[in-house]
Amino acid sequence: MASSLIPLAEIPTVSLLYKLKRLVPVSHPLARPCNAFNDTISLIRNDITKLQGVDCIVNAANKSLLGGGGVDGVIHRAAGPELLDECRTLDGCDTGGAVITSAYDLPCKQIVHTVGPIYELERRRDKELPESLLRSCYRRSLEVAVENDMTSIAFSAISTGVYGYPSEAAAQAALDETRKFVENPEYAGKLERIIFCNFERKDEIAYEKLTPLFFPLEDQDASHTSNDIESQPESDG
Ligand code: AR6
Repeated sequence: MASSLIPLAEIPTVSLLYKLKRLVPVSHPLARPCNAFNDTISLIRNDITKLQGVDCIVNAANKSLLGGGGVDGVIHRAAGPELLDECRTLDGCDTGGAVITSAYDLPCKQIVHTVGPIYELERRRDKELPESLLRSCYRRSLEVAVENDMTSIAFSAISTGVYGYPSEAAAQAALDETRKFVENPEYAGKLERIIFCNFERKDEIAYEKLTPLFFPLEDQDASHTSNDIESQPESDG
């Protein structure tokens, strides 16, 4: 059964997810609150090939760029055979790198292909390597999107499938790197929407837990205070 397309306008931002209480504020966030960032970052759990009106989606590819299983297979099937033809001209991509192609039959403009680390393989080389390579995937994908005039981007959860990266550690690296990117004056406002599109519940749980650390609710104390004041009986005191 073919599921229907999800328009960009229906993909909830972090700001909306706080209002809906799908995200719960934390008392000790790791970054300062910023409404503009919370209107930029989005979370959704769905098939990334069904997102409509998003300029580019990010594929969890392998170094050959010649397709594979998981989200890579889904994206190649949905884009059609011309995608493989274009990928053949690219001569592969290093782990931690990102390249861009056309999107062909997909309802987006372009596809960013990034190659995540194979978690155990890179960890055997150096304990820090999986994280630095995964951070590079997110950073390079965001940079490549901006270099190609994209204004919105949706990420699949790079490396968290076949490549075995633990979901929470992956979400932490993705969110922290994205926070650094949106804070960088060089890229300020260039990407209007950055969407984390999870497919499995385990990854969605990780993002719901960690997003409030990196993209906290603005004025959460003030909003509690005003609610508290509103609920006070007038005769008090
Ligand atoms: N939409 C969004 N996310 C999806 C979808 C979908 N339709 N299908 C799966 N995912 P994986 P990796 C999620 O294994 O770990 C390929 O063979 C999935 O739940 O696709 O980076 C490549 O060619 C998981 O969270 O990629 C490489 O050889 C995430 O996509 C290798 O797998 C990534 O899982 C890359 O492994």
